[in-house]
Amino acid sequence: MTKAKAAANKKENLTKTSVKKYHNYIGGEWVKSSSGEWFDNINPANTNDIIGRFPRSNQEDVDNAVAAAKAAATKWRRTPAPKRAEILFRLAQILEKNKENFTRDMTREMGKVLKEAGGDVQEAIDCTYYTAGEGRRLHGFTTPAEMPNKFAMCVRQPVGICGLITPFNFPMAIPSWKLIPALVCGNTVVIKSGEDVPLSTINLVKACEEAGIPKGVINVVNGFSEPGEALVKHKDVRLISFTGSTDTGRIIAEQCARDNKIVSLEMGGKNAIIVMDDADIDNAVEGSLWGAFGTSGQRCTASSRLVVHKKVYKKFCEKLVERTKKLKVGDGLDPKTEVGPVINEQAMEKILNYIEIGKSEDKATLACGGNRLTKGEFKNGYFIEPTVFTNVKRNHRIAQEEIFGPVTVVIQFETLDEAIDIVNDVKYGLSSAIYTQDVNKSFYAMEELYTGICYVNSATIGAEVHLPFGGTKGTGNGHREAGTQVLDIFSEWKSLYIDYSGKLQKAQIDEVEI
Ligand code: UN1
Repeated sequence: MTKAKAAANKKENLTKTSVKKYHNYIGGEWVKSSSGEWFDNINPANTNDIIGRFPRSNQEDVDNAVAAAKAAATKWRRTPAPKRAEILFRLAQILEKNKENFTRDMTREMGKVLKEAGGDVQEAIDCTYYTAGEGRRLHGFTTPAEMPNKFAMCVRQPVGICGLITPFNFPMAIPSWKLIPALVCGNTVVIKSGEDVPLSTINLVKACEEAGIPKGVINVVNGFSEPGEALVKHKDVRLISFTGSTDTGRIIAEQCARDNKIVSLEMGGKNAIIVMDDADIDNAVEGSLWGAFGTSGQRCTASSRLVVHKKVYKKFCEKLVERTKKLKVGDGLDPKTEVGPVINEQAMEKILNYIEIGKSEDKATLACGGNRLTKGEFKNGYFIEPTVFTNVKRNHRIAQEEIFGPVTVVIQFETLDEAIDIVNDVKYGLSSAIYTQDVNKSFYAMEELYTGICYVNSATIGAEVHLPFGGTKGTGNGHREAGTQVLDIFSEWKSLYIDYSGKLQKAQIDEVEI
């Protein structure tokens, strides 16, 4: 070992020992993992920057967390929903107060630029205000009964203990999409946070603690697949809400089916923007740019296919490539940065591998980007140049598979029906978009595009919290998060029949005699 290297190691060890330790949150206490093990939360823009050390949790930690959630369940369920909501409104205010700090923490652990991280925290705030309002609604309905002097209605009841498994790409927004509706419906939860972004979940949960959410109602276990698996298999967990890869989602769904658990899945996407020949091209280029490269392409909603009319294809590609080359890649903490790093080494390797696949696909042209950045300010991070492939065919692997990185492909078409067919011809169905000035074409596309979300004259990203979020086919399993639709995940219906006739009635009557 060289002297310089030894000194560097020593320095690293010194920084390691002074790194802040964070804990699991179980039954209202901040506790270590019973494994006694830890893992480092590393800044993907600079791997020398260790943000904190987090417990590497195991089955026993999950058992403890579920037991705490169980112990707190009855009291929380019996707390009137408007009272639960009052605490959640307080939570929204606390999140607002801490927005700047939470934003910086998020950029540091996840890499996305400050503006986007701020948007992520804001999405959690919006979700909290919006969903807390449900505490005074949680509507059921009344309906006539078949018998005289009988009343019929239905109400929502909590499902019980919910296991929430969250991803890295929206470190505060996605946990809030699951947590807030679960709580307003009267459930208690155990969160298994994304292992690359544990601090944002801790920040969210500390805010919940400050808002006065009772002990045991929310529990957090940090770590990798072991706690996730234990949560999915735990017999006292009634529901799993998962956002992540389609492969993991399928395994979770299979396990949940075996145990009769409710399961809600939000998984991959291969979203497309159609650009018609009558579109405002500058607007379409700008939308495509941010749809493709915002969050370094690490959104389920990313615009990873651009399906462009033959007549404007050349012009569109030229403008897109010109704009892409000018994007400023760098550390998200620098306000001038437009595209940050990708989340970790494994993700980077996967993306670079897809770039190689793209290069080897028949006639596909690497129009710009395609490399890892390794020099100067990039040397300690996971940076990939924003990459555009042109002349891509609809069946190429880079046009079919989710890459989840700063890579987009341009495909040419001649008729709107062909474009719609291309967009629908993938295994996912999250988001789609069309740029056109023609109202007839836009309505036709809105009807024919088989996705959960569809945009006109705007990219495939930017869903708002009060509309249902989710997708068709391989993207999900029929549920929707956000909006009021999310209440259907976190509550079960109970139908109530009240006989006020005061008379003796045959219990099992089929024919009604008046
Ligand atoms: C995701 O990538 O999983 O619509 C969520 C959007 C964001 C949410 C994306 N509001 O792009």
